[in-house]
Amino acid sequence: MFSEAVQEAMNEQIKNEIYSAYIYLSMSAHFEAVNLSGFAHWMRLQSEEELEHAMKFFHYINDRGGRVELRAIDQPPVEWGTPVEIFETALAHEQKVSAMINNLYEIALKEKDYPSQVMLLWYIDEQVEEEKNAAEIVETLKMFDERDTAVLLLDRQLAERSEEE
Ligand code: OFO
Repeated sequence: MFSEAVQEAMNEQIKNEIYSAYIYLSMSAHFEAVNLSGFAHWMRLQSEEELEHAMKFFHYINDRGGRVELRAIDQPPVEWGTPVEIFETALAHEQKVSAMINNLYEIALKEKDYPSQVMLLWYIDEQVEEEKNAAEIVETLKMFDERDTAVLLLDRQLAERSEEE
């Protein structure tokens, strides 16, 4: 049986995943505004991935005969700071999301909702990846000061030029 408490927590998590998508899309807009198109691209893909995370819960709730409830999404910040600050924020955000997923798993355990426990294992795995990706970028960015970072970025951008350009 699909636990009511798990359904409630999953509906909340749909909102949280869409808020993650919103945050990363806002970070992408910031990077576009400062002409860092590679970072903007990465953040846009990350935003799309978050929507997929939300939809996985959406389908699962429906598959279990539950009722999806869409909730209000907060407005994300508009200004984000330097690249390293942004990826530090992303890492801290993913650590928070990992705690949310772990909490959801705890509820499924308490409720003896075994299918939900199995389903949530995918998210537990995914959060390891999410934290690792953000942490690696933070570490790389920290190896350079802001000026070096700019040169490195321009270097990568210029390396992508194709013959026709
Ligand atoms: Fe959905 O993993 Fe990031 O937030």
